[in-house]
Amino acid sequence: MSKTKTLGEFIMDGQSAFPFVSGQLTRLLTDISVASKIVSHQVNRAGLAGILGDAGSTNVQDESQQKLDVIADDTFMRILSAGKSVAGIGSEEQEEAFICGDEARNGKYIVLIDPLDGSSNIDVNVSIGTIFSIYRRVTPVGEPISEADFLQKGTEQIAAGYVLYGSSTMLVYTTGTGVNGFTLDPAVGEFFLSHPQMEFPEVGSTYSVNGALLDTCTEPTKKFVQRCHEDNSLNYRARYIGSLVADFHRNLIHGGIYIYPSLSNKPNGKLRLLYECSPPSFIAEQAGGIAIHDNGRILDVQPTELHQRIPYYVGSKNLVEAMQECLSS
Ligand code: AHM
Ligand code: MG
Repeated sequence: MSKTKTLGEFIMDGQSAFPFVSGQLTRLLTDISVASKIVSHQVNRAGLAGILGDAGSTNVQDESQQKLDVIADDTFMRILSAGKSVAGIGSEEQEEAFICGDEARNGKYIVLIDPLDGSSNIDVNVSIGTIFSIYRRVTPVGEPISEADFLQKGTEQIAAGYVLYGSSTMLVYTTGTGVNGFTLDPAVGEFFLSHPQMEFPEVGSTYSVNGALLDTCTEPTKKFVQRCHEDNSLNYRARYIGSLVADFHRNLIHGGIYIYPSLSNKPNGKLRLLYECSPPSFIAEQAGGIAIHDNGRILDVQPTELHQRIPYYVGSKNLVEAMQECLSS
């Protein structure tokens, strides 16, 4: 009888192809999976545990934090900073990058994370997610890390992934050799490989954009959406959950494009390059999709600040290319 691979076995198999590596990445990916199981558990029982609602605080972007935002941030920070493979962590919830303790001087990796994305859906039992990105540090091991370690182009990512807390909890990640998805079996507390080698369908027909913003967004997005309305050839469908991870995941499986464009009052859009755009862009490209901003590839953007925002278009090739056409015409 064949047995489904666990995430732990899958990570170890990846490592055994490189017998001389230190094992720090294996440890780090394992830590992410452990933290995500804890967060998944908290999300599932939130209504019973009194941890729904506003935490009464705001984050660096002046957005109010939900109690679960704070719990997820604390959980990932605590577990990742204790793991000795991480030298520093940038979190969407924290103003400054976090430099891990003394032992982390030898940690090889930098993590950028949005611990719980989709804040507006937390209280209402709609899918939310964690998004993470792993870079190799650029300062030599043993020396204090610097800003340059955090501000790296998306092309430098060693691994990226997301955890979707939906009707089931899934962890999807890439280390640059394809995209694989694992489903958490809550009865045994283990992620099992359920979606091997995920690929965007060649032709997608779903577009995900906040329709209420269309009046204030720039002409190319208006034009793209107009085309979707008028073109009967593809049977276009609009689907917008308002949780990037959930919208991205659906589009990855069924084909589609996610759009958060430039707006007249927010020229850089809303989403943060390092936490919300670069990691799914790495996954998208590994799965045969495309990820762009207003004039180029997301992964080629050199970040200049930790919480930088950027207009974002990601998904199936046919749709992102159509969007690109609108952007350049
Ligand atoms: P958050 O980091 O505060 O949760 O914001 C990010 C979320 C994305 O998950 C989602 O796609 C988008 O914001 C929705 O924004 P809007 O309500 O403006 O459409
Ligand atoms: Mg977010």
